[in-house]
Amino acid sequence: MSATFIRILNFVPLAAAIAFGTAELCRAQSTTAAAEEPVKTVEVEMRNFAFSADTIRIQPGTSVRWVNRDEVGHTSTADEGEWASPLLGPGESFTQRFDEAGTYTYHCTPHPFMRGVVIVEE
Ligand SMILES: [Cu+2]
Repeated sequence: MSATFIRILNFVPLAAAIAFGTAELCRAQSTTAAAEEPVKTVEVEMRNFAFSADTIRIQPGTSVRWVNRDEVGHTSTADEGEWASPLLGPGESFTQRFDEAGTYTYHCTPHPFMRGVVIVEE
């Protein structure tokens, strides 16, 4: 057996191991990508003392981000206590994810006439 042939024999299992390892890594990455759907985010503006849009329909797993576009503070506060943002100053935002189907009414604590609805469809 020549020295060169022995070196090839030693190299082949290493190359196979590298190739196999790379394939395993790729499979793991693609599985992870398939399992984790990107979180969709819907934006609701707080503008002119109103939520815009005041009624939104979303799919389970969607996040809603409220952004304050007014010059005064607002909150997004669920009527039944499912979530409660802090007082958001101008330009600040608050994000809440919705996983459970249902109809969620909410308001602004300093301005109770500001009302909105998040409908999470089945
Ligand atoms: Cu308000």
